[in-house]
Amino acid sequence: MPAAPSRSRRSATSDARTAQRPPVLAAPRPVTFPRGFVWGVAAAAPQIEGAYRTDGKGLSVWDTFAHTPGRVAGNETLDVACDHYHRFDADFALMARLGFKNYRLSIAWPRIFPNGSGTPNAKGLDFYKRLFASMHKHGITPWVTMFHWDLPQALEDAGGWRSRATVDAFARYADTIVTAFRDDVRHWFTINEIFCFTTLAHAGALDKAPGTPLPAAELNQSIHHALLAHGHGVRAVREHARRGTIVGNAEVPHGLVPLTETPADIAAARRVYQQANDQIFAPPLTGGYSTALLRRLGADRPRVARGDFDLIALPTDFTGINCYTAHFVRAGARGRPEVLPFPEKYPKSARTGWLKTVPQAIYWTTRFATECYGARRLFITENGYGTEETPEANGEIVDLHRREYLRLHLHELRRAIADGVPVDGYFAWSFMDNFEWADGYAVRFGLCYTDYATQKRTPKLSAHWLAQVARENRIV
Ligand code: PNW
Repeated sequence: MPAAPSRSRRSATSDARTAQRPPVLAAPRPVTFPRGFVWGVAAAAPQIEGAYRTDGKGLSVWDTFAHTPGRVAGNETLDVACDHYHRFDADFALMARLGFKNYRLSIAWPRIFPNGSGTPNAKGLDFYKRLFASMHKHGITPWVTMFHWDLPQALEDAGGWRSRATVDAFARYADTIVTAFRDDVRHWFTINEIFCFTTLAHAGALDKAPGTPLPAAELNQSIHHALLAHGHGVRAVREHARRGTIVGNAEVPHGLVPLTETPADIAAARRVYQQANDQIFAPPLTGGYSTALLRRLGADRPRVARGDFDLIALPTDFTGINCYTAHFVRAGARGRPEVLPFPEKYPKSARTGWLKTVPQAIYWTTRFATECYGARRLFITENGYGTEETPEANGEIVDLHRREYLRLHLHELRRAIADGVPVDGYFAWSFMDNFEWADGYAVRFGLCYTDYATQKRTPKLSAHWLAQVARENRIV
């Protein structure tokens, strides 16, 4: 049927007008973070300090590991690293220039107790006093990890985390540093990633120090001791720190995300998350080992002394989550959770194969921590991307891969906060390229590029970008 001529003429005219004048759209809505959100960058003593025997420092298990041929790529060591020990003031000046006001660092246990116990090393304590003074001068707040994997070798020789004596040594170490730095440090992390220096160090690839295989029972006992050490870290802060000082851990829960955000897949992912995290991440929050875990461990379950869980579950002020990657889960037949293997072509970091880009990991890991274990206040204590990189001819480092990784994670983090997940801050890993454990110096996680020949630091594109995000408290 022919349309009325007048009408068709009118609509032709209005089409032409639309084509000439595009509709006026609103400006992009800013993706802002809550007021007071903490933005920071992170690193750890053994990965940046170098000076591995300076001022009386004892050897750590990582010094020994790196000096054992074949353990670290290219047989690289922590001997010099970023020489932060001698360059911290310039490093903090750069951090301040960029606008980062919070820095997560760790104290090297073997600087304070070179042999693991005995009298504290005054020169080690003095080094951190000077370091905190420099941070203070540059307006940067320290967030300090007590232990980031560099166990004094002497303690390893006496049984390491397998031995309960290491827990006692840690308790004295924690008492010592919290007391010594009570005027300098108001934010503490007890222990970084128990999973990495127990499970990854004693089973499977053995690519973390000390890198010795252990029977399951001894591994489970080591994990239990590390949890106790966390408890002592909390206790030490409650006993010796100034009022208002806060303390929590920094753990890397296994990330599980639903393949689709449907009730069935979400329930499946939650079930796997709960089982995967019930030995290390859950106990400080739940105050015990689940019956399912104890059944699974059977005869290899750890020996638990009376009162252990009073210590392990001492209330913290927050839970720190290191977030890098995750696996996808879907509800299979009869709702049974199915963890999907990653296909060869799935986006991942070029060298660090374990780091698959799954930005929604940050949403689901924080959300499940709250839903499953009741975590009331969270910080992202690490999030970052590592790969090989070389500067452009003009010296610039255009790390769009890292910028995109961070940007996508921040959108997911913002979504979590909007949905009520209580995340109060975010620390990017890492301030500058550094010793990436068994990958040596080839894998770079830095926002700043480290030229190891000259020790020059150059902020990459991602550093400038994240600094602007931090300054404006929104994703730019
Ligand atoms: C963390 N994983 O380690 C550490 O805390 C940092 O010292 C390290 O440099 C950084 O992440 C990058 O590797 C992890 O297998 C090691 O999922 C392994 C895993 C996660 C974190």
